[in-house]
Amino acid sequence: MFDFLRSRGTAHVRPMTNTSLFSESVPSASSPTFTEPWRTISWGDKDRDLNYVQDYKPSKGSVKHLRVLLYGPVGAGKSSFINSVSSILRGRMAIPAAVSAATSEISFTNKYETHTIEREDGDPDGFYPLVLSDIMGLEDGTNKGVCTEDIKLTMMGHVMDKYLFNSTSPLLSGCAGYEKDPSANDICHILVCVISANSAETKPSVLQKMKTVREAARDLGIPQVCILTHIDEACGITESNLKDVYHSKYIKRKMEEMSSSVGFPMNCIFPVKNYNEETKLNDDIDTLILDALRYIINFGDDFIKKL
Ligand SMILES: Nc1nc2c(ncn2[C@@H]2O[C@H](COP(=O)(O)OP(=O)(O)OP(=O)(O)O)[C@@H](O)[C@H]2O)c(=O)[nH]1
Ligand SMILES: [Mg+2]
Repeated sequence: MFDFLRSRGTAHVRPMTNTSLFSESVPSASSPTFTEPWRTISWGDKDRDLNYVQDYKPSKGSVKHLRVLLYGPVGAGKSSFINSVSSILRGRMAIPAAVSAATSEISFTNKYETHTIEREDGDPDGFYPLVLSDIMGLEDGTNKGVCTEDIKLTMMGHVMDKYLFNSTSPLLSGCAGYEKDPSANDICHILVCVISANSAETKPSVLQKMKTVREAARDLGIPQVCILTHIDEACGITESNLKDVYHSKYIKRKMEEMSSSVGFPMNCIFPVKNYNEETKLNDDIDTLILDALRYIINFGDDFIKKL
């Protein structure tokens, strides 16, 4: 009943959509889909979610913006997620973060960059009180990719914007790029781990780095969620219709794998598809990203309240 095919571009398997199967009212145990979605999401209500995000203000007046820090394996879609959120909030395509078209084992993003999002509604504040911080990706092996120590320093607000990461040596106190006295606006309010649903099994050294980062965030009390990207490439069912994401057994299994390998509870994992080839906004892509963003904002704001 399964028709496993190699997915586009990468050597991983995914279940193909079988529309006749899918329309059966009671799928058999080996069907690739659930009859009912296992998580509910309101499709077609994008404006409500968009307004929620657009109207957000940090609950503590002394904090100017909620800072979201993204980290994860190289090529997972961290920079693309920033571009996707920017595009959705601005109502048009925006590409503030540089993204490479080719996948590589070496991170395309090499510096710490904080992205603000301009308001298009003429609000005198000019920018949304939400900033997204991008960093270099985690690479396999020692002295490769971003150092976990630098991610910890970034969480604590010690890394200045535009700092160029050095894979062989973490930033030291007193060096150029080190912020001695970070404010509540510089620290990370929510840590978002970005992982691709379409990549090979995460390498043990990368998993170990992710564990180190998660433990550091735990010790600092920073809330954490996980974004599962590339769900369009990973699964034929979601590729043909994103609305079926919570019908797809494959995507659920991928989320469960992430949950057990990286340690995120299932209710902190959000599958999304980033904008990559589209030139126009799409309501289904927006709905999944806005759903994740609502949780990111709520959890991040809970942390702000405690500052
Ligand atoms: N189909 C698809 N492509 C995606 C998705 N997210 C990102 N991409 C593509 O994947 C590639 C890598 O995306 P990036 O956003 O650069 O990933 P990154 O995590 O920032 O990578 P580094 O900066 O190298 O660590 C790019 O070619 C994107 O266009 C997605 O959800 N679906
Ligand atoms: Mg990047």
